[in-house]
Amino acid sequence: MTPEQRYTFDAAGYLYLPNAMSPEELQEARNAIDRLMTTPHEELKGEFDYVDQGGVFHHYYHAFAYDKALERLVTHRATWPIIKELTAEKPGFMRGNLKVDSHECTYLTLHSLREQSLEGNGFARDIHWTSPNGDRVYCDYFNIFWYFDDVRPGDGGVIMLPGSHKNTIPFSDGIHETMAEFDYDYDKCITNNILPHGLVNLAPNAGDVIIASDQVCHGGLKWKAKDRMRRFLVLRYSTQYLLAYMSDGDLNLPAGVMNRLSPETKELLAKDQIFHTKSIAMTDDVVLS
Ligand SMILES: O=C(O)CCC(=O)C(=O)O
Ligand SMILES: [Fe+2]
Repeated sequence: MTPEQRYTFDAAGYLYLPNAMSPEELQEARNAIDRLMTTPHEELKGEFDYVDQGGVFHHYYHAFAYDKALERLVTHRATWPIIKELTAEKPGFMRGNLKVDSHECTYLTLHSLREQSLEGNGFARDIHWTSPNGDRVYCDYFNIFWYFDDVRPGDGGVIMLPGSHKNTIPFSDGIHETMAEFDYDYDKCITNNILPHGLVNLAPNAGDVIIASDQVCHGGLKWKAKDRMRRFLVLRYSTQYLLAYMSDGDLNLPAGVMNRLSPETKELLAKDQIFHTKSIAMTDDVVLS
């Protein structure tokens, strides 16, 4: 993690890295996603199940394992040093699903893990800190969003409230209600001045990546573009020792999915105690075998 990335992640709670994939990597990943999306849903059952997520997204479970071009993104060279630093070299991986947003989908309400814990439904612990001399930052619950389509200003898509991972009061229901009145449409919300101050709508291009603490208040504006979908892989990470507190029922992947994975990814998925160092955590560049 560069000093600039560290500062930004600490201050804003997320990082946005343009052009993280090479053009070849992007092409391979897009080909894999096209294949996944043109496979009849029946054939995906039990491994890469398709669900219409309440009209918010089309959702493909475990898509990260569908093809090596997608699995490689889990430990990609652009994000791997960041994953290791955020987890203090005790990395764990939980889930990797594909989300597809189209103009027929609705918005995703603003949310964060911090809200859930303040409301008593999540982790009541401090999960973001920096070392006293500022040489490292830690965050034990974060998401990595890899983009496969261009987002242009005005299309809609992901919104983030920079710095909100450090807030101490929960998000106000009134804000949700007024944004919902305007259908989470950025232009209408801006015009009517009802967005929380500082809320940003990111416009990543295909091949870009966002790394975001799940404590940051975030959501999705209604997708407006009709000529493009917004397809992105959502990879969820934590520390190996927080995974150890989670139930197998929540973490276990179908055998058919596990069997496809390289040993490096399997090691990353494993629960572990705090003092053990995974061999992958000692690797600077992960090459899947
Ligand atoms: O629409 C988005 O980009 C946000 C998705 C999201 O919040 C999530 O997958 O947890
Ligand atoms: Fe989220």
